[in-house]
Amino acid sequence: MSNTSNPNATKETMTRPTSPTTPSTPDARMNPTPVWRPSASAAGSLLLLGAALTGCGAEGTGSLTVLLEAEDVITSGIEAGDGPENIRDGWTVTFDRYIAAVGALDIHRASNEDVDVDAPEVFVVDVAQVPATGLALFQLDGLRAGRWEFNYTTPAADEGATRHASVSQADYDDMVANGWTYLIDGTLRNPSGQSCPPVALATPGAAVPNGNVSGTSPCYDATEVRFVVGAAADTHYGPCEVDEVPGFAVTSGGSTTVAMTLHGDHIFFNGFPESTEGGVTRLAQWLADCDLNLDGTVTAEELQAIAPSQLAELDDRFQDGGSPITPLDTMYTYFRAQLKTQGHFQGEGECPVDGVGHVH
Ligand SMILES: [Ca+2]
Repeated sequence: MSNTSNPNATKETMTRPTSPTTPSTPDARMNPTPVWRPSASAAGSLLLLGAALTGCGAEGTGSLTVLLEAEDVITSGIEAGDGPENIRDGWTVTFDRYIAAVGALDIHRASNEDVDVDAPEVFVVDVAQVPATGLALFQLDGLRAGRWEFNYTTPAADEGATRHASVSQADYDDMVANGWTYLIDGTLRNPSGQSCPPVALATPGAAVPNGNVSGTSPCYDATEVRFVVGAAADTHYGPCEVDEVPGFAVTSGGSTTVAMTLHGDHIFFNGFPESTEGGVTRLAQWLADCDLNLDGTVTAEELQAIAPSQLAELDDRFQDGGSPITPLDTMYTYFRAQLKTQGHFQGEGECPVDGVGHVH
């Protein structure tokens, strides 16, 4: 969890948030425009954090809007192909649900860590439904002009989290009951696809092998493999920066917007890149091979049953160095570890993961 509360801090806000910590209208629309509407109807997913300006000094203040932004691979999927952004081993992926718990901001003055503003609210949002312009989740008014550092969290969902309208009550309840950070429902498609579950673990039933093998494991035709996986990946991101410029600047009387950007393709990375993602290759056959009972859907239970060493696909193309979770004992742990690297800032801006900085 993030260290969002510091009892010794000097609160920048002269009053605590003026709107309820749990917005009364959980069915807010995705449209970010309400951020600029001061009426009560602008509540919903947008949290207005007002600060009393009186007594804050003569430096001037401005406001900050914090968006949740989806990398387009979450909303549009990833095509198979040979390009640097493609999945290279023939699979295309689309996401029907990409539910995440996100929020718990921790921002503080770059020049004085003790001047901070906590916005502890957490939202459970289907990131696959976030519009291209982003979804406004927080507005903080009355921030002193100057540079601020920015941190946020993808926590384990709990009952204090606010359900966004994009998430069904049933999915929200599952997230909270299991303490998940993500619930991902995606589908791999490949017209010549196959699934080759480790032979020692596979329970193929009546399925007939197609004659190919992966290592010593028989393969079975599979043109479509769904994966539905809930996972805890409680992670603190920050302080975030873009091109080594930290956080954001507030100008007197100005309005600043920043975005928490969740990337969607890291589960297909062949490693854990610590800086640029340029050298990464995206591969999905390993996930297709995790459908142990060949019923067409990979589950968390199946991922939990498989050790990485049992998947012939996880060969020397994959590098485990830099994983935020060690040891990588099962493919479920591997999945969770990749999810923990997905939080970014302003698109491709970097945020240290649980306090571990990126190497530039
Ligand atoms: Ca299965």
